[in-house]
Amino acid sequence: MNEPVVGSKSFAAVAINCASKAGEWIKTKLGNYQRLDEKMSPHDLVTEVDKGSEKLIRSLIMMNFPSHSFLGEEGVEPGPEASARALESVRDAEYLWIVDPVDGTTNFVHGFPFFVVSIALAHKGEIILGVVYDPSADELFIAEKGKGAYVHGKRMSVSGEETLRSSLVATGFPAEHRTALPRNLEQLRRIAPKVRNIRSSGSAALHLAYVAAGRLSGFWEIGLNSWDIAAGALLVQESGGAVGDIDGTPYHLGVRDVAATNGQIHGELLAELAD
Ligand code: 2AM
Ligand code: CA
Repeated sequence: MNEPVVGSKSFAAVAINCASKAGEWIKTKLGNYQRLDEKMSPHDLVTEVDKGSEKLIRSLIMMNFPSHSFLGEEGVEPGPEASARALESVRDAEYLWIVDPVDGTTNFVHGFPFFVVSIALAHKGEIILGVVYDPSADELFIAEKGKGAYVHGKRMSVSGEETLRSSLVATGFPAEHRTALPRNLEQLRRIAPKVRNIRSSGSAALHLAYVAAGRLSGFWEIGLNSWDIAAGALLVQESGGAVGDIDGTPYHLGVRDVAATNGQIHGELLAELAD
């Protein structure tokens, strides 16, 4: 990996700085935002806090690394087609920052303290750095490719459950209610009787961080975008877990239907999710 020139900050230092600054700012806006807009439906929300957080992160990154590319949720029109086009236009960039300025916006709007800032850096299409910051709990999760994953400076590893029967798993209920929600409900109907229990807390990035930290045995969600998954996917990999498409394809930037586990229950979970 080409580290930046002497005198400039490391990629990780910039990502941590962006995530903590944006996270602290978001927290001050909890219950205090001015404007709530619906994107495609009443289940798909955006506030001026999402936009402000992205602007802050983008300007800090661009100041440090002006030649890098940037993909952020708020710079892209809503809907899966626009997301796919936006990713296509930058995915060959040498360095690409992939940012969700607030993951868990619905939680943020309702004051439910489970939302994060998610920042990933891809080098030629491969994620090399992932930071997820939860300002409510003041927990910063970070992974660098080949160097492990850490929370509060402590090395993380995935949990040890060997079967779904002893597993705590999470899912996310999709914002798209025509095809994705019925599909997810059918998956839930099949999985729920097989596992110890299910959680659905509303932030894909934080659910992935929890899989990495061993707090969840697994997580799946369909219809996501690259910025919801990129940082969390590296956290899971660097904690010894498995992550990819629910069809079994290993993780890549275009994955929308994600499954992440401790590795040991991966096959069993995918088998239950198969349509
Ligand atoms: P967000 O808060 O950044 O929008 C919750 O189930 C997860 O789904 C969250 O990570 C949330 O991210 C994401 N999400 C919400 N609406 C979405 C949409 N319309 N398309 C894709 N992902 C969405
Ligand atoms: Ca978001």
